[in-house]
Amino acid sequence: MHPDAIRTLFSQAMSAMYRSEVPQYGTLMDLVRDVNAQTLAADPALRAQLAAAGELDRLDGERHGAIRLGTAQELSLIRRMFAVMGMAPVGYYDLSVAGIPVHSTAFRPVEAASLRHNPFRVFTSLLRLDLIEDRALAAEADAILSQRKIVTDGALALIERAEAKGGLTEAEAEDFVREALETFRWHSDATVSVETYAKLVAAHRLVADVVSFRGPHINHLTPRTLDIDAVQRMMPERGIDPKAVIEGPPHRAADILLRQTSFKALQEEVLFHGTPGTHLARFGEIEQRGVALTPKGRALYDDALARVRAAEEGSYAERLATGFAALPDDHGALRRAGLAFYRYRAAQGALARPADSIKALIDMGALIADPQVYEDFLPVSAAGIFQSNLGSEDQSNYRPAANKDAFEAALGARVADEMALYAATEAESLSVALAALGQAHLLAGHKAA
Ligand code: OOG
Ligand code: NI
Repeated sequence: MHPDAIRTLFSQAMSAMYRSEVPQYGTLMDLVRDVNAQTLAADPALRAQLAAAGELDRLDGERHGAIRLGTAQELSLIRRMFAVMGMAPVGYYDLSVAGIPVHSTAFRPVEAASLRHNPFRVFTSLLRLDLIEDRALAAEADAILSQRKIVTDGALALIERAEAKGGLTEAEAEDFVREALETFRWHSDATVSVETYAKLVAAHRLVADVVSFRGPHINHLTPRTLDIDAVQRMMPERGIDPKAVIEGPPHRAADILLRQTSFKALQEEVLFHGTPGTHLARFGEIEQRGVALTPKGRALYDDALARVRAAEEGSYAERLATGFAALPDDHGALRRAGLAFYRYRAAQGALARPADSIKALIDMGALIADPQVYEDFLPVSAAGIFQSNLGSEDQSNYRPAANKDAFEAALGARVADEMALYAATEAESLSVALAALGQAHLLAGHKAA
């Protein structure tokens, strides 16, 4: 079975499991589906553009989930598990800058065809006990974590089989997905006492969430919406309590990067060695994705966001509008300024007259530049999501302590550079499209963003 098909089985199984574990997530899914249908019906041009770019079919599938792991061994095992489903680690996110003691990557498909098939990704964080001040507690947490086994024997055997044979049969894949699901299931019986749990919460809620349970429960799943403002507005009508603001850029004509919001984590009943208590863990999230920005565009985005966060005048919406004014808001301008990544294709039946520039080919309608969807995450937004579901009072100050080398050592692999992936897609698509139009000579002068 193709890894892409195994990933689809897995994401469907995860969605069904999470719907039954967290019914409010099902309500959110229904709302998103309604809003997407309304948005497409009201905007035929958007529908046509998504259809042409192969985006329409993947819209209803899940977009991402998130887990938090405790040890290096767990991270490398999970890497091997996700590899069976065609998901590789892309990007490094240091959350210590936001007072959260983890660093993270996203496991996701990398090839364009695989992303089109099903872009399911899992934002995966590794706890950093090295940042916890109370060294005795860190050692205790480490000892607790070393006792648990998050992957079943059955799953491990099938991972090894896939590695040895280069893949799984359909029957094996079904077993594999069933076994893999066990890793991400919720366990309401904690592995620690109430006293230990309280100490872990005092260090950081996130430490408690990782250390107190038998496995890395999936903590949210996130469908993609075409109108996040509408979903945010409508959540309360359906009995869902959203976080205060949408993370990321403001509403724009040309969507960039990623906008996200979530509903607040639920208080869940837990038994701590038989004693009843509660834990804040799981929530639902939605996202709206736009074009991937180049390093130059991303620097402008980071500056804009910093301005919004530093500003003191006006509402959040006003500060967003002012802060982002410097970033061009149409695809032509973004592309020509080298601020965003595109995927080129030759227009169907186009007869290109000899042209002296790529811009001329685009202007005559022979060459089309579709925005490349941003497939990754944003550390500042991720911090906002973490914070809103941990309880926002839970702010710690860590010295910024990115440590990509330690993360990759734990992972047992390098993480891919997301910018290089978008740039390669752009360059490759341009060279194929220009060759199809008989204009390959234009390639020489063009620098792909
Ligand atoms: C992950 C939060 C980050 C996102 O969408 O940015 C995330 C977590 O809470 O474990 O999922
Ligand atoms: Ni998320």
